[in-house]
Amino acid sequence: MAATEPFACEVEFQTGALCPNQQVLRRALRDIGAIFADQEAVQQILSTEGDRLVYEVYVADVPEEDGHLPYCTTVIYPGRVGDEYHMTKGHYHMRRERAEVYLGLSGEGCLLLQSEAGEVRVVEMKPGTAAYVPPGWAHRTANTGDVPFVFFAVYPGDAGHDYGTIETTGFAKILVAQNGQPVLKDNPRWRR
Ligand code: PAN
Ligand code: ZN
Repeated sequence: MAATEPFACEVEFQTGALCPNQQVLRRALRDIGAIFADQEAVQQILSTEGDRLVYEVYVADVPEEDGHLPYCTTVIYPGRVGDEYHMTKGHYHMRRERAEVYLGLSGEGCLLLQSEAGEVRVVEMKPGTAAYVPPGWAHRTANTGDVPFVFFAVYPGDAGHDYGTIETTGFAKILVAQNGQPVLKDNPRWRR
């Protein structure tokens, strides 16, 4: 069912599941391992524990077209790769002038944002936090807690997703655990 008719679905705050659900994107370490700073840790996990699910995205059936407001939930499972928290790939919107809103549903995490000039900001998120991603900022989220971090996102249908830029450059900063607390550090692999 495409959203040309009014509709509703239920959002399960603890799991992030949409009901009825249309599409789930699963991101496992084997596929997205390159985003983490500590590549030895990635290889170590894959060879000793095997693959693991890092995050999933439940996508509502709304067209990615001008005028629509696609929405989805993301659930990032708790865990680290080396000292770095589980996180999403991160992207700019293809149309840089398109913004986005996130709403924390359960668990806790951080929204990491980066402008094209290389400025980085961190927004802490917990249930009830409505975070704003302004136009022009790349965005990624990390789970800094011990339970799944779940949030809702809604964005303009013509925003588009540019993953390639972040795949090439990475983020200037990484979020790592130090004495159990999230700390922002320079990314040794950042390429401007
Ligand atoms: C979010 C993200 C979602 C997964 O819905 O797409 O959290 O992150 P990646 O897309 O970086 O894998 C969003 O920002 N949409 O525009
Ligand atoms: Zn986005």
